[in-house]
Amino acid sequence: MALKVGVIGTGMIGQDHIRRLTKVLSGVEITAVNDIDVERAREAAPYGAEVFETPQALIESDNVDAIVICSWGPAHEEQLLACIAAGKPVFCEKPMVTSEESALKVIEAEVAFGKRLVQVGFMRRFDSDYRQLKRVIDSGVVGTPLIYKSVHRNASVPSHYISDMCLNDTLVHDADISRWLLSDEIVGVEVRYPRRSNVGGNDLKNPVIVLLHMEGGAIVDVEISVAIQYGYDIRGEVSGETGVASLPNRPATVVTDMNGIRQAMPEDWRERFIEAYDQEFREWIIAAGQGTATGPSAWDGYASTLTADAALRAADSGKFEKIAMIDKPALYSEPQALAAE
Ligand code: NAD
Ligand code: ISE
Repeated sequence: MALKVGVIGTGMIGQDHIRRLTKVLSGVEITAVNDIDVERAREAAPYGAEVFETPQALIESDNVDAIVICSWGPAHEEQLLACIAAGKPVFCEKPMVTSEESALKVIEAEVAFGKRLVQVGFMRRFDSDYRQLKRVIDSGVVGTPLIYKSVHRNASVPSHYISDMCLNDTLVHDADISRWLLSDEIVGVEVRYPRRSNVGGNDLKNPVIVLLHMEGGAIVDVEISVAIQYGYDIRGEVSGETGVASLPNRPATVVTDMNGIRQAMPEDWRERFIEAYDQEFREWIIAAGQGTATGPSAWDGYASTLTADAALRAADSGKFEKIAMIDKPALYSEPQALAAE
């Protein structure tokens, strides 16, 4: 029987996830949608799906087994807590929430429920290139990881994107993937602003360099650039004691003509991570069908929120800003295997 899913937030990524849940993946049916912009929800609703006036009504509907949250970050806490109260599995786009206090409320509610229900939308963990890089690191072939370089370049960002979002919207992906690849926690953050790019408008403090200090001593060097114009360019390279391992350039057709030999760049996250999002939902559908969640957890959402908060403090202070985590609840202590294996 198909998993009956309700989608909250039918903007850019909400519409893309509706497309994959209706046109790409099987075992799932969208029965409900909601958006504070009701007209937008109506336009995005697939045939037969009910448009709900409020997220709460959608979450409580008997015709909804599981929920996908694609609303704005500040709305996530209330919607996640309502899903947990209803005992329904929920996929929530990043950032899970926007403050430490909110993250702790989500963790507390899930721990009290006693079973994982929350999966956070850190899709890089489902990308085949990142998975291969993790296998290489875990195999020990490059020795103990010492440095990880994470390059996160967006062609452009929407007009509502402000400087802080480099740290509390974009950086969360690099924070999460670094923790996952290195199997380690982030204990402190430094932020440096190089010469500002004049391209992209918005008066953005862009680019920005972030150093993530890992508990085991490795340092992650992150470049966030959000107006590079030429495409969506994501890179990752680990330097170990005895070798280096990198993500490949995305395989793409090589074009040779009078302008030279070149490979196309993905335009944006939708294109670069299309297979990763598909795989993320394939695995979520299976887990949600069993009444639970897989992959990035509320603990991972909490860790990335703390990193974003520390990065914002470091941007202001110009200093190293420490991160202190609560003890990890047993619910999140099981090893996170590659979900497909
Ligand atoms: P968007 O502005 O295009 O869409 C958000 C939608 O949510 C809008 O239609 C808005 O009306 C609706 N909304 C806002 N608050 C709501 C509420 N309280 N209840 C119901 N609907 C509400 O934004 P987007 O780019 O689609 O981003 C949505 C979320 O997805 C954000 O958290 C963003 O960070 C995340 N995102 C993740 C990725 C990724 O790569 N994983 C990529 C893009 C966006
Ligand atoms: C966006 O919200 C995403 O999550 C993208 O993956 C990221 O590259 C972009 O910078 C964010 O704004």
